[in-house]
Amino acid sequence: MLDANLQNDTIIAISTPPGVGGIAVIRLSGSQSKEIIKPFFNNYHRLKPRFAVFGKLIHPDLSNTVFDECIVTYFKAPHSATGQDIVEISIHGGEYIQSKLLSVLVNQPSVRLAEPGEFTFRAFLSGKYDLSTAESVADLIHARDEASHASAQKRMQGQLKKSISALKQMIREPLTLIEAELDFSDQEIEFITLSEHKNAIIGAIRSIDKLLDSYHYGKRVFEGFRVVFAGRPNVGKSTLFNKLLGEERAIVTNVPGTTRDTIEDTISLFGHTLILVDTAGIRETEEEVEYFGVNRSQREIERADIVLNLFSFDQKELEISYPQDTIVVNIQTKADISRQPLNKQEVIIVSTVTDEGISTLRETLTSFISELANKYDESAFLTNQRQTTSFQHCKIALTGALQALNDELGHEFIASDLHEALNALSELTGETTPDDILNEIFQKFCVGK
Ligand SMILES: Nc1nc2c(ncn2[C@@H]2O[C@H](COP(=O)(O)OP(=O)(O)OP(=O)(O)O)[C@@H](O)[C@H]2O)c(=O)[nH]1
Ligand SMILES: [Mg+2]
Repeated sequence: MLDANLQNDTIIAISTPPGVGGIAVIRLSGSQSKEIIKPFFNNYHRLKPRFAVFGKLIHPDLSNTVFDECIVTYFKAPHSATGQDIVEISIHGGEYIQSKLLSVLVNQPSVRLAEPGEFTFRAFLSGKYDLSTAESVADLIHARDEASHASAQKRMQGQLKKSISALKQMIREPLTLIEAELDFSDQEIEFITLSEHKNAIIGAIRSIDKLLDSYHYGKRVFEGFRVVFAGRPNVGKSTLFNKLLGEERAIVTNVPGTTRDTIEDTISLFGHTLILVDTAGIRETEEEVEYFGVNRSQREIERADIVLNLFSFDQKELEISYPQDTIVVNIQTKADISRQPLNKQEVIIVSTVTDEGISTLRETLTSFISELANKYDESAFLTNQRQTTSFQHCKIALTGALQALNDELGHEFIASDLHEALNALSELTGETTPDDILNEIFQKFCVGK
């Protein structure tokens, strides 16, 4: 449990290199960080901010015996990642060296191991980051492809924070004037017109709509786009799934009903992750296992971003209803055996035997993704539900203010709605975020971040 009152403790974390060897970094943050290493570091007197000092670590139990060679870097508050004094000790990555040094340091008064996310939490408390930027640190760590990395980077540079500041400004302007009107209403001063207030609020709502619209894409950037192979049994779903993956992941036979459960694997296209989902062929069945498989196929189709709707000369197309935003790609399979006369225009004809159409299918998928990526390229986009909920609250409050203006209600009603809208934005940046939510956010980080 992260606690803002425990900021005086010095926290410690270690980043360990994989396997044996390499360099491990022990990181301390807190006002005592430098003092704590005094008995163990022979070149302690040489430490100065932002300089790496080479030296020897004295054996914690047997003084005067050299324990390891190390490089110590000292960052003086407030010019450090957490805003507190930070000391980083780079040592050899051997298991014994690391655990010995760590246990000795942790035994010093008011030193303890850091909780997950506690370094970033301190950076947030010291005002180095607002909450929306701090969240992007977790996204950066979890980024698994070019697109999610680029998005997290942009937000770490404060892209979302800038959008929120701009929105706050858009709301504050009418609010200040409306409150001034409240204060001086008896003095018959000419204030700006109602329509100017309305325009400012409508502008803010439009900006929020744009951000809310980006959530679907933002979520996919981090979780991957779900591409579901759907169709009747035996149309060649698993074969095409294997083809796109480049490995024999799903079992293929000529027995209809071979795939019983959904199978997932990922590929990378245009710097984005695509989660390919092979499903059981859809048909009426009495057989229990297959029945559950078919139900799963239907659920996968409902949550898909892209459905590949497969049919062949001997298996006609499925008639499925899709959620509104689903992209559907019709594919005729087994083109090497026979082609059906097509009444649909947009069908990709493929054969996994001759590879006909396979590159067209890849290009089609790439163009869907790149179109989305280009649409949101320049704007900040939302990536988590918490942000989305706060923007929705803000929008509801702004819509209330607009309604109050239209209904010519008293200015105090409009002002109260605008304050509520500002509060929703302050929750996003962490100014008014409750402690339990802060904890939930920072717990997602790993130790040492
Ligand atoms: N000639 C030819 N045969 C294919 C092609 N694609 C798939 N097949 C064959 O069609 C049969 C069924 O393929 P699967 O990939 O198992 O079909 P499925 O749609 O996954 O079937 P279920 O799992 O039963 O729903 C297998 O014998 C495949 O070898 C193709 O492009 N050309
Ligand atoms: Mg199959």
